[in-house]
Amino acid sequence: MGPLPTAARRARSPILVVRPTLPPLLEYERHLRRIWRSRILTNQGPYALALERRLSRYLPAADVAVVANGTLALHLALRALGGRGRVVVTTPFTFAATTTSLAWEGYTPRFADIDPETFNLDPESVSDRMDESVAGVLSVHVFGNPGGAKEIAKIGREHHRWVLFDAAHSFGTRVTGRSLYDLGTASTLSFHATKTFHTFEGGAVASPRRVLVERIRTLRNFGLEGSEDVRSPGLNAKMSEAHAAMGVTNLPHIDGWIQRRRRRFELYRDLLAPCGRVTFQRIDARRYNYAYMPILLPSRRSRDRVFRDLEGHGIHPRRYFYPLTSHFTFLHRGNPARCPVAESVANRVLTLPLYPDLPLGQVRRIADRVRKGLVGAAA
Ligand code: T4K
Repeated sequence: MGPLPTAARRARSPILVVRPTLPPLLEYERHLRRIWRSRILTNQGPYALALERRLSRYLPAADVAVVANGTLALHLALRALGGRGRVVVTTPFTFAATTTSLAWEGYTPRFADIDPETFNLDPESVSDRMDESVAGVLSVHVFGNPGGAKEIAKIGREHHRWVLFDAAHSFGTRVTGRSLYDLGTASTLSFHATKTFHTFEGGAVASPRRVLVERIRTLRNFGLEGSEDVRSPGLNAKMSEAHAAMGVTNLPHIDGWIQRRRRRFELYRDLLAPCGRVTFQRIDARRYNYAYMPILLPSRRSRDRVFRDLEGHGIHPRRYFYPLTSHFTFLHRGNPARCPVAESVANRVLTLPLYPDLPLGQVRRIADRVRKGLVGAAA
């Protein structure tokens, strides 16, 4: 039998929650040839420096230091901000890295509840958890949504505490009035293969405080100051030239890719909203990046039923973010922090496949299956 025609192959291959978006290979090869010629492969080479400059302009941010991945960005920022041994108020509705980086860096996470509509930290719940033991607040723009970020930054200012935003999902998102990366003390980004903008693996720390970004540059390079002395120990979190060149190649494509995400996101909403049993995250942004397609179903049972039904049809959504990180065994010791809104959202959330080249026909097929899976599902 000869190879399957493209359409038939597509119908048979599984549909994953995310597929990395790739630029034309020739564009990347052009940069690789330069790297081959120069033999500068890493250690703050010309591509890493160019990417930092271009990201500063694009995001925009006063200063940006690129690093090897989004998790190391969190570690370095937490290390540079200071307060090891103290408490950090944070969200349980996030990916593991947000919470594990706190524990690894010697902080105690204190979980606040989330807003039922934005899915981000609820400012009131954060305020309730501030006291003398708190070093700072680690908040997440979940699924790229910056809802509530200005209020959280204000709480940090009022209490004279640092605010770190985990902006792993929000590349390309803008807020009204100022840069998203001016809010709070610093923000960390992830450029993982599955993200809106990627460098295969990668990340960054952005901040309005240039001194802090300089500190990150030292810490990502073993802590070396000049070439001989280390005043406080760092690690190796540098971004290689091949990774940075991927970022330089991808950046000019990003706005077009976001437009294609938007088309698919809006189609899902148009198809699912009328059924009355699906609700959506409330997005508070001047420009949103359509990073993910989270939906809320009426109950955990109906969510799990739809999840299994989709899987049975070769469609692989994810339950981002279930369970809550506050339920991780290493933290709760049988008595997890109570965050009722976050628990309700985590129990009902399902993240549907979304990426720029997901065929629109597949969006219709997935939405159709979600509706069918809900028929007869108990509330
Ligand atoms: N903070 C937050 C809020 C985060 O969400 C993340 C990461 C971080 C911090 C840390 O940033 P990094 O250190 O990762 O830069 C994925 C990603 O690996 C992770 O980056 C992301 N968040 C998280 C939300 O999703 P998994 O465990 O779900 O990945 P995985 O391997 O199951 O991949 C997801 C789907 O993508 C699969 O269906 C397969 C597909 N895929 C994946 C890769 C890696 C591909 O088609 N090609 C690929 O190369 O965590």
